Amino acid sequence: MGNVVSLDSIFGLGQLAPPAVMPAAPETASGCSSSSCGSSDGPADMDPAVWEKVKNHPCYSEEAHHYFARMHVAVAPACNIQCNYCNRKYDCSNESRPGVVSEKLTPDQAIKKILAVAQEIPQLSVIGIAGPGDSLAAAGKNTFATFEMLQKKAPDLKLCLSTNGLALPDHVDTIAQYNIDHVTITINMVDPEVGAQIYPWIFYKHKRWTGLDAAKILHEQQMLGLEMLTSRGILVKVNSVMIPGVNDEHLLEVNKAVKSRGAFLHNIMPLISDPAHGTYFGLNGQRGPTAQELKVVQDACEGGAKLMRHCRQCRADAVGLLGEDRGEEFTADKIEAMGFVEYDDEARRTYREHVESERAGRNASKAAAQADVRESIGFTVDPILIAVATKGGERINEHFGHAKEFQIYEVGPNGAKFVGHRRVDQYCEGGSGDVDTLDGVLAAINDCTAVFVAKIGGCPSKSLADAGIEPVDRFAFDYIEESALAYFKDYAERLGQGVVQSRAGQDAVIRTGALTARRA
Ligand code: CLF
Ligand code: SF4
Repeated sequence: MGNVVSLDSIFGLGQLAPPAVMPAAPETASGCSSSSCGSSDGPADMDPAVWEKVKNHPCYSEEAHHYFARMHVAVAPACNIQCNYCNRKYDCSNESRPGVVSEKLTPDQAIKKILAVAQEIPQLSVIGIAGPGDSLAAAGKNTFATFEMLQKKAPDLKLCLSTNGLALPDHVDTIAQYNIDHVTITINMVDPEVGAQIYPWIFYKHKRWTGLDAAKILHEQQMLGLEMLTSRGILVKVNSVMIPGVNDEHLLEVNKAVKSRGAFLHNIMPLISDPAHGTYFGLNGQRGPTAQELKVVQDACEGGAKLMRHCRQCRADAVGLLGEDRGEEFTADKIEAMGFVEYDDEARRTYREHVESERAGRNASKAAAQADVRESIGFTVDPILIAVATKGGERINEHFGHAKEFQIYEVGPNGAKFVGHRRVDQYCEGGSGDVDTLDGVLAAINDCTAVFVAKIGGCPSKSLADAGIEPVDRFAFDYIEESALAYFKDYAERLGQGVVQSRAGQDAVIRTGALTARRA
């Protein structure tokens, strides 16, 4: 474990500026090149051409989200439908947290901002347009103007857009023309009866439609747009907002329907409902799902369209790795003050080469760790959940008190896999911990057996242990999955000896406000 140079150590993930001179690519334990190890070919069950499109996209590849950053530019203010979880004062909730307002940009301002961010963040690989309204309303004018310029100015960056799908069939040819390889459609239903509970109206062909008629048109447009995109080889991710009592059970049908039409990924996101956001659902007491309810629906969809579980419900002007928000470093006035920014892809190219090398070593060490667990404990111990404090690079490299989110891994005899994240308020501010905040952290990870951290103090360690969650710092700066497997092997032995008991599953609280509160 830990036999290749960490990207964290190279770039200091989360820091502003990369070093001026990049070190040489690290050697792997096996000494093989990335191409001979197969890491650049991707998973065995994926077409290499598809892997090439997703391997650096933080949303389309769970693995990539530990290494690569996305940036949204908020150039699309208009919308053509009304969702009951949306308040028009704020950004589109289909790909951002409700209650958040982004700084709107013109296409020219967006290009300048993208070039500036790309100079500072070598992890940047994707530019997305996800609002603040619908990217294809108003004929997608600003969206396509931005992508047309971007394609010429920064050809190494992938283009990505998100839409509610109503206007999608009209724009599929333009999407293909601009080489937009990744499109997200928010599809919350495939039955207009369900849709009528989510969408009070749509605006289509110069007319406002309501009730079942509106839901039927939206459904037909979404299915047609999805089929048109996938038939052209464009990768489609489907977002669904899980609304308990409205579409929770129905999402299995949605999963089947989008899989049969070629969707690449299905991202089931929790409804975020708060009366303070002024949405129809928020004001009428519609609640969002708990962590366990969300996981139950996601697990039930396994075997259908491949699931995305690492979505952070970003802002329409989000910048950085998915778990972080660096937008404050790149506000319009700061970008304006920068003057002319040149396109330079050298740091990004070097960074991508390092990631390729890292991946080659990672695949070998993950396989070895999994084989070790299988051989030593067989298949009799139930999987457990582990919370991890990390700031990227697939490593346990964050202090407990500095974590703004914990990544959740399910680990068992079949391996370790990322199953979600829990956003929390930072426990330690200005050198001391806050008791109320600690209670929030405990509520967020109370279904976990252990929490992996780079470092932790005595007080929070004791509170965690009292709550039945084992604080673990012995894997500090090691890889997450290998550490989780090593921990599970040890846990299974202790379980067999009666030293520890398996935890009764609790229902963790999904926290959504911590990052939003700071910038909204
Ligand atoms: Fe942005 Fe969306 Fe493209 Fe990603 S976000 S437009 S696909 S580049 Fe990603 Fe953010 Fe979730 Fe969206 S984590 S909200 S899924
Ligand atoms: Fe709001 Fe987005 Fe729905 Fe439009 S598509 S109503 S902006 S959530």
